[in-house]
This record gives sequence, structure tokens and C-alpha cells, in this order.
Amino acid sequence: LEMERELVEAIRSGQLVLHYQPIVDGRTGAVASVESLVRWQHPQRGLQYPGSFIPVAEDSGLIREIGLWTLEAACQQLARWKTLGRHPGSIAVNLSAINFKDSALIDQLTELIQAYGVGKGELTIELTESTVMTDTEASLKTIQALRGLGVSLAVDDFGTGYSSLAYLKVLRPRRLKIDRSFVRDLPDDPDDCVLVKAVLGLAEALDIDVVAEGVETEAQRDFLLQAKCVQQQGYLHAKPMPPEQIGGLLRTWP
Ligand code: G
Ligand code: G
Ligand code: NA
Ligand code: MN
Repeated sequence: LEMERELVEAIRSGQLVLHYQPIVDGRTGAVASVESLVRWQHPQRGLQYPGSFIPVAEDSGLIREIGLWTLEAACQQLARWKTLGRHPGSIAVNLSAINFKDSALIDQLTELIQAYGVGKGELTIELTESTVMTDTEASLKTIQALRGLGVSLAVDDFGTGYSSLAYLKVLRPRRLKIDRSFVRDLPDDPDDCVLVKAVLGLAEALDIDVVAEGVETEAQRDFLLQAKCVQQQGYLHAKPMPPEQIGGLLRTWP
């Protein structure tokens, strides 16, 4: 309850910040797009990571405000970068299942896109596999509405939940992110090698982009490149960083 009260204050007084982790072309290191990750700049305890407060926000309902705040902050940052002649490709925002199932989401996004001049494909919503793969009928409606707004869908932590391949075909996300637990033991674990290649083959057949998460070593990077997984994210390439640090790495725009 103490934390709940602090979180309300944090939202109100601007203590939440977004950091950005690049998704790069593993061949060149060039930034292909970015993922936003929320942090809480706590006045006493310092920088807090989402694992310490997102679950509290989900239980208390505050996640609705945080979800809207992150979407607006990301759209604002996108517009700022474009004004500065930089472009992140696409900004991904992580949303909780509660946000995805919120009937206000599409109206909120419609307003933000208008207010900040967000172009088609410039905003991506990142959701866990279990969020999109449960209640698929409702999910499909929301995903179609997102698509209509030019907002892309990325399925996060792919492989850790239960995925029906049939639903993947129906829901057609723009991007799958292979969970880092499958990347960690590459290229030594033959099972993981086969799994990663299988996901890549499946995604190619369905025309879905793949991002490998948690790339920490050159051996992982090189295995993935050989398997034609070009888009990579992880500490080998870049850690999450504040917007002023990443700005210079973005491609010039227009
Ligand atoms: O930033 P970090 O690597 O600690 O992120 C840990 C987890 O928190 C990840 O699963 C990530 O998806 C989640 N997360 C990060 N930012 C946000 C956010 O803005 N909203 C929600 N709901 N989850 C987030
Ligand atoms: O669930 P999600 O994929 O959104 O989680 C993102 C989290 O993963 C962030 O907390 C980020 O700091 C972390 N992360 C990003 N790259 C790496 C990596 O190479 N190794 C590890 N262990 N964590 C990473
Ligand atoms: Na994510
Ligand atoms: Mn993930």
C-alpha cells in the first residue's frame, strides 16, 4: 500500500522515465529499431526496474495510468527525435495484458497518433505470448484495430508460453521476439539451435520478422547470423539507455 501511494505520486510528479534498448542489425550494429523500458527514478531508492513495481501497478489498477503514460512518453520521444533529424525506425512499448484488454486503448492510441504525428509502422506494441494467445477472439479484434492505426504488434518472450501455431497464422504479428532463454546456450546446446532455427523457418513462412533477445556473446551473434536472424537485441550490442544517450546512434531523418 505504501508503494501504491508512492507510485501515484511518481506518475503525477514525473518520476517515471523511459530508457531505450536498440534492436540492431547484427551484421553492422546499426540500430534498426528501439524498445522502451520503463524505470522509476525514486527520490530515495534511486533507479527502480519494472520488476519491482509493475506487478504492484497491475494489482492496484495503476497499470492503466502507467500504460497510457508510457505510450504518450514514447510518442513524444519519437516526435522529438524526428524534430532533431533522427529516426529510431520504430519504437516498441511494452504493455501489460490489462492494458491490451482495456477497451479505452484504441481510442487513446488514436488520439496520441494524431497529437504526435506518429506515422504508420513507427509505433510497435510489445506483448507477451500469453497475453495475445489467450482470448484470441478479442485479441484479434484489438490487433486488427491496431493494424488499422498503423501500429505493429510484437510478441515478446516467444517460446516461453503456449503458442498455437494456428493462432499465429490468424493473429499475424509483425514481429516475434525469441526469448533470451533460448539464446543463452547457443551455439552449444543442440536443442536450442534446432528450436531457434525452427522459429526462424516458421516466421519466414508466415512473413513475420524475428528478433533474437538476450544476445550477449559473439558466438551467439554469429550463430544467429548464420541462421539468417539479422535483427538482434542484447548486451553484446547495447544495453538499455536514457534517450539522450541513444539519440546519436539513430539514423538521420528524413
Ligand atoms: O527493463 P527490464 O529489463 O528490467 O524489464 C523487465 C521486464 O519489465 C520486461 O519483461 C519488460 O517487458 C517489462 N517492462 C519494461 N518496461 C515496461 C513497461 O513500460 N510496461 C510494462 N507493462 N512492462 C514493462
Ligand atoms: O521481457 P522483455 O523482453 O521486455 O525484457 C527486457 C529485459 O531484458 C530488460 O530488463 C532488459 O534490461 C533485459 N535485457 C536486455 N538485453 C539483455 C541481455 O543481453 N541479457 C540479459 N540478461 N538481459 C537483457
Ligand atoms: Na519487451
Ligand atoms: Mn522479452
